[in-house]
Amino acid sequence: QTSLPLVINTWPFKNATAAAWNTLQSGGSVLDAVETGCARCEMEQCDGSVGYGGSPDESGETTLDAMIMNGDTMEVGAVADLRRIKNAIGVARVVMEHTDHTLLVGESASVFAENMGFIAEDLTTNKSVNIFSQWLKGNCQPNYRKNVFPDPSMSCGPYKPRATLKQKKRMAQHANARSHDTIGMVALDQDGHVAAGTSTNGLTHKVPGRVGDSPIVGAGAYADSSAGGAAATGDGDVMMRFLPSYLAVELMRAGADPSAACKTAISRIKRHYSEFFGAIICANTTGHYGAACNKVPGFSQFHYMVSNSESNTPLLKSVDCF
Ligand code: SD4
Repeated sequence: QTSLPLVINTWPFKNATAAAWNTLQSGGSVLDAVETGCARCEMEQCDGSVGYGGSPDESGETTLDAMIMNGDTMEVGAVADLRRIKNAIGVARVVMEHTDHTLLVGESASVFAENMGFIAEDLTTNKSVNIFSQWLKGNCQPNYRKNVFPDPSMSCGPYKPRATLKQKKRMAQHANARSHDTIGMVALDQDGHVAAGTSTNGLTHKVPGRVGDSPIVGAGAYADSSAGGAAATGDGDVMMRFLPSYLAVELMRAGADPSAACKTAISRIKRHYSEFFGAIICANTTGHYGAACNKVPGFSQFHYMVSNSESNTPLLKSVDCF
């Protein structure tokens, strides 16, 4: 028995789910649904970790990562380290539909977007300026650099390759802090077409140029209309080393039920990084879905949203981390 159509996304980003669901209901494709849903979060700045004005990097700038995947054709469009453009998932879709490329990055991705008609805007807000200036006041303690410390005679950087024990401890704490919530979404229609996508502003105080898992195919998301779709959220630097979305989809193809597939994808990472922060959602071609997350201090339950024919409004779901 099938339970289609279906929209599922990470975190309780209910308006994004509703936007995607309404798109499907009004005849839009699964790609339209994923794009509209993720774009909704970009405009609403979901949790401060999607869209403009969040997660300033070490130079104070907000940069965006996004991807979209068509599970029928296996086409992908993605952008990483995108600057000045708010609608990252929109640019990702244009990369997919108007180029033969998969991933555009940095300044060149922004110039591409501008050329394709996207408006260039400052992605900084009062909030992101505040986050950045607090960090400057705190002596620019590195969040994501290892075995370095800022030159004490400078207000910020250059970073020197050495770390005191105290700094190492502080870095470990930062790495565990949950300061990021990407939207990852999978949509399936009545006929079994699958699409998946992500959008995020990454990590606060990341090293400029850092790209997370979200725009990486098979890491942040994956879709294959002959097996299903998946999307991940969490510590992308670690998670992208394991292609968890690809793994979950392949396990479902081999017959695993979605919850088991998600759990195995998380377990694979846990073997090497027991303390990583992360979660994954997935759905198979019959519209059955599941989720899993890694239990760490302060993160014992993961919330996500589902819309399907069972309800007119998005349903808040949760899974206990293990
Ligand atoms: C990243 N995976 O850039 C994203 C952040 C995230 O929940 O998903 N946070 O690493």
